[in-house]
Amino acid sequence: MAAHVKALTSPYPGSQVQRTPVPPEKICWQVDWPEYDPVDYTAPYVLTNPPWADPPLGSEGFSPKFNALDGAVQRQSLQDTYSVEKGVPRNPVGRTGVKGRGLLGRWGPNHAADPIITRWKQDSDGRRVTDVNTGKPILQFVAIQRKDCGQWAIPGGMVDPGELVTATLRREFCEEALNSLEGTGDQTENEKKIQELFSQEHLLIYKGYVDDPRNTDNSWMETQAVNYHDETGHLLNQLRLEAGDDAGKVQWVDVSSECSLYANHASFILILAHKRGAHW
Ligand code: RP5
Ligand code: MG
Ligand code: MG
Repeated sequence: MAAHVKALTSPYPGSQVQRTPVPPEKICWQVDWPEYDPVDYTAPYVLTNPPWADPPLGSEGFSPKFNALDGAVQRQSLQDTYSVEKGVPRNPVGRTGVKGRGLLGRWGPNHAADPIITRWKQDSDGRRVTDVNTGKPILQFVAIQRKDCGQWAIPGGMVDPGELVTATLRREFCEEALNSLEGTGDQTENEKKIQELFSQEHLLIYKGYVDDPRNTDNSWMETQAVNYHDETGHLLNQLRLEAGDDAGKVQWVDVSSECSLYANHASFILILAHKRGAHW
């Protein structure tokens, strides 16, 4: 499980809120810290009851079933059972210096999916490019620049209630990297390629907790990062990328240890490089 690094950064995203400082040795809940009294923050927009968010705990008629599928809302963690203290779910990795939900909608796990779309880097003659030092072929993946923080990231997004993760993976890639929600021009060619790409065999890269800067003591991100790979480039070399929705820019990025990415996405790319035998 990823340790907290990004989930301890201040100010809390989209706000002036400073997290209560948590020294590394006190992240773990098992370390006794009776004086711990984190700042309480839930973003004003989350409190307006948008459809993707829970009501405040204790609201009339709201009795969430934690560690279970609660109607269409998946409140089970991808990892172990999480603890619920006096009706409030507790971050399984440890303290974050903020209680409440911050920018996240759900109490407990907030489920996302991260599509990692890859091809081998080729020169102008279509030959694979290898790294001069490692001699390994260079893999490229589609990265987006997030509008909220300007960081580069995998084009992931939240799993809607009742949605299959395979559907989220494809939908989020289309929305953020192909601008399917308001794309201009003829999408038919792109659609055929996407259909073929997402029907191929895929590789599960990571499943579990995300060290996301929006995490709090009571709400956190979890994801399934899945790789769809185009071995020859016949599908992806001609794909027209266009940023959309919560992505400001989109481009192919070479996989390497230099990748600096949102949350702990770089650790997913490292696993991917190992699994595919690519340069890192
Ligand atoms: C990260 O936030 C996940 O890994 C995923 O990439 C992303 C989902 O949130 P939004 O992009 O919808 O804000 O924790
Ligand atoms: Mg999205
Ligand atoms: Mg997104």
